[in-house]
Amino acid sequence: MPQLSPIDRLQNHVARAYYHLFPPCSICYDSHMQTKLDMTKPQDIFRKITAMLVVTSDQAPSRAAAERRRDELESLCTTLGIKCACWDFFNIRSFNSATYIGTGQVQRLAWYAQENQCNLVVFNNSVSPRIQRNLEQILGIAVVDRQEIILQIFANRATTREARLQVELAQLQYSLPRLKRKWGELSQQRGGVKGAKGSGEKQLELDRRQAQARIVRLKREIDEIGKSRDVQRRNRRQGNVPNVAIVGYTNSGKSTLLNRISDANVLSEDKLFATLDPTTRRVHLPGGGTSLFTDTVGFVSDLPHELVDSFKSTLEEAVLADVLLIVLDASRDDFLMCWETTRSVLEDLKAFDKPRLVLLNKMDLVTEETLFAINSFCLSGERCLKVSVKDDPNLEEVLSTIENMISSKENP
Ligand SMILES: Nc1nc2c(ncn2[C@@H]2O[C@H](COP(=O)(O)OP(=O)(O)OP(=O)(O)O)[C@@H](O)[C@H]2O)c(=O)[nH]1
Ligand SMILES: [Mg+2]
Repeated sequence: MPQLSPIDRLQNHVARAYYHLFPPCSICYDSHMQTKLDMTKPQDIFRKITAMLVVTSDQAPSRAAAERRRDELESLCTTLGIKCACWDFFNIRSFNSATYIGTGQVQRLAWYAQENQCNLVVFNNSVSPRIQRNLEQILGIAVVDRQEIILQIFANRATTREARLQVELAQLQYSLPRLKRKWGELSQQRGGVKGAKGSGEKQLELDRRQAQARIVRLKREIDEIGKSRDVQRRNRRQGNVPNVAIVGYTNSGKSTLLNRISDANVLSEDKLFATLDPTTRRVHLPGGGTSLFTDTVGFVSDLPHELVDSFKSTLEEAVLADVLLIVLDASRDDFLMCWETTRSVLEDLKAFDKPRLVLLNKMDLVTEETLFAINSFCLSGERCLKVSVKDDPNLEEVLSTIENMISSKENP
């Protein structure tokens, strides 16, 4: 074994730690590490990470707004089990094409990260593969963006075959332009023959081809599953039972609601993206009718577009519903941001025009300061109800409002 210099050792360590945590994609993974790493318990690995969070903006947001973005990024990281040791806010006055943030800001970041013994830097904004590579080289530790953290949460949460395939597709699409980072150093080691490709370049090409072939296969499989989901949906529609989609920001209480109004027994917990797969239950309405209520995957601001793409068939539950039941966590002081995100995802899906009822949930936790904003929201013309789905002794008003909406849709 050749002796490695301390720098090489450090770089090797970083590369190993990084790919242990965020493998660019499973198929390329083993060939790089030469060994099969045990990813069966990723939580244990994430617990070893101490992260520094970075929030950036090209405007000058208020401290409270920057802190809200930091808080959400922190809850995304802690959902994975990552500890967050410190954070910083960088105002981007002039965009640096190599490192995104300015040179002085990179130095400040390096100093902070070192002081707090961080082994990961998480950016709130998306970071291009090139900038990610440059920053990693300068800082000597792994750099990821919010999108990658969200993809990883989805990967950890996916339990059904469909969800696993959808997440793998999203991860591969995200990783494809980033494969170069993995083989960056090797690609500079050229072969003896003039013009011959270095071992890294060959491997990079091989990985790319494998990843592209896998993407094609995954899309085909997801399409197949989507078709059988369509058949199920059509069968449901033939029964002429109206469909209600429960949608909204992650952690707002959608699954708790479905559990309360039916025997769904869906996992509901204080973690982001607890639900990835839709669950449908028949619910008896107070006026004698019945409806099918479907719990869906939660939204988040700047949802990675790879995820929206690959979860299309799951998100279609909202598109095909007769009525939307939008759950908002009213106890968040940024509940209007959650509302805007939900609205824009539904608009993208072309589902926002459906009859909808907004549930302002978790009223038991609402403070005086937010109450004013909630009341103004209710006066804005949106049909809404204030509830605490966890504890309200009965949710009859919710169900009867839905029933009225359904009957006025059927008999306009
Ligand atoms: N205090 C309070 N907590 C609630 C209420 N409704 C739900 N929760 C809690 O909020 C957390 C998230 O609830 P879920 O039902 O899992 O939220 P979700 O919208 O399904 O979340 P995702 O599946 O991640 O999108 C859980 O810990 C619930 O117990 C409520 O009315 N009051
Ligand atoms: Mg849920």
